[in-house]
Amino acid sequence: MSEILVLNGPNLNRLGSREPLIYGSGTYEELVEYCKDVGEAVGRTIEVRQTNSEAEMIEWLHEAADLETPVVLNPAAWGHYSYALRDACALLTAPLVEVHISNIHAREDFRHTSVISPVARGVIAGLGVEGYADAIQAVVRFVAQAETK
Ligand code: CA2
Repeated sequence: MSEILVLNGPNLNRLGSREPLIYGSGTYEELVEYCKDVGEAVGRTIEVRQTNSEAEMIEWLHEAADLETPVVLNPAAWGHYSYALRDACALLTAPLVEVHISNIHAREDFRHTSVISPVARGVIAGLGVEGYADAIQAVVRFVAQAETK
């Protein structure tokens, strides 16, 4: 495994612009740098992408399925209701870890459900942007485990 895709859903490109108590004050650009630094530390190339287009996200998931690329996904609000995104995630062949910056279970009722979680290998919520580091490390571990089998 050389590459891990870190995919981010709608509005995450606006991180740092509001709601710092929920999402922290770091910007999306800082999140990208953070993920790349974590990748360097674990010896993996990290490609970080963000889109506000559900179709584009689904295309990226298809690409990851075809190339057997492991994925860290913050589906943002799509995670609460998009069966199309869930179906695309279910096509993945390498490990998928879902991450949410905030603790979705401690927020509004509509955020308590994730339609992605049942098809993810693991789920991280409420650990802030550091949750991305945990998710990347978990993906590396899952892939290493699979390779020793
Ligand atoms: O906690 C998370 O990471 C979420 O996936 C973030 C989504 C939200 O809809 C999910 O329920 C939980 C929201 C992304 C928008 O993030 C912004 C943060 C600050 C300023 C602007 C957008």
